[in-house]
Amino acid sequence: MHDILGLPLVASAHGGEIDQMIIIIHWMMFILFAGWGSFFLYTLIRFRKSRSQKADPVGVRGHFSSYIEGAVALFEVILLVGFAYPLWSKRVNALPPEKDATVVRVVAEQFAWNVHYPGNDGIFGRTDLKLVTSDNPLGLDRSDPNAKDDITTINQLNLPVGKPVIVRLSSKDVIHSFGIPLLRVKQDAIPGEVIRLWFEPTMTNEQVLQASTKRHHVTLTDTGNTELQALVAMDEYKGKDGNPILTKMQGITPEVIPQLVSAGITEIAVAPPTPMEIACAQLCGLGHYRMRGFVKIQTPEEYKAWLAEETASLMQEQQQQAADSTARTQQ
Ligand SMILES: [Cu+2]
Repeated sequence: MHDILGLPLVASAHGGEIDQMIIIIHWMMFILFAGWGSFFLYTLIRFRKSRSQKADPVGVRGHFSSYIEGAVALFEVILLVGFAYPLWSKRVNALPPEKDATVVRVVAEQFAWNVHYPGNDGIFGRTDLKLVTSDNPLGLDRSDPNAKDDITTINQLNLPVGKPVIVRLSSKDVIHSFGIPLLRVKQDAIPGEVIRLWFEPTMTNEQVLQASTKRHHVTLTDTGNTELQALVAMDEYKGKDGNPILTKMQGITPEVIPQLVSAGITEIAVAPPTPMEIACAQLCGLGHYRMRGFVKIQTPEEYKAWLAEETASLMQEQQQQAADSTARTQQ
């Protein structure tokens, strides 16, 4: 069923439960569709013009249809109370304590995702809408001691694997929707509200890439294959002279295809270059289509290194700014 519905890979701890729910609902709807469909066909034949030319003012006398309706309602109640509510309450109420999670703020705007990390102190610095500029889309007040070490990114969300993540989600302008299909996460971002959502990534981007690798049979006609050209190679491919035609993670361009074919390479391993993305799931304006963020799930070590790198470049920037302003006052 998972494959029939075309559900993507699951890369979060709760994703399997969401999929199970989707599958149960599809089965339920399929049974209802088949039931009501056959009932409809039955009535078309049973009450056809040639058989009953006179309308019956009383209609159905038995209770059979009421029983069916009762059974359908009961089934829906079971689905709602037994499956949907518990799952939903786990998502919205059973948040882990913030000290055990990676906490990050995400502020949506037309048409970008602004990401705010609290930095080494673990405290988010003050933000103020009055301070919002194109260089400071979050309106972060760097004069606030808690804001000094805060890291901000645009459209890039790095997270460690195997630890719960809490996202404090809000929006600056209109309603957006924070959707990461592979993590089975989707939550509206509403202006004036901060909504907390949580999930636990179970796969790093590298593992997702490995899992989504497909083998593609290469022929010369592939020079016009736009689908293939949106992918990257997952292996290194060398020509007969030993020179590389494609390196790992390199994009597949029309030019490399004849080279592959002439080197006798008939099959290549391919995968999407950015396997995990934040897609805005609300039609939020004309630029909605380009509201695309990138998620990078890393090992805890890689994540730590990334944070350290970001912090170092931030400190360097601040020192530079301080030096510039002293130079200016001395002039
Ligand atoms: Cu949007």
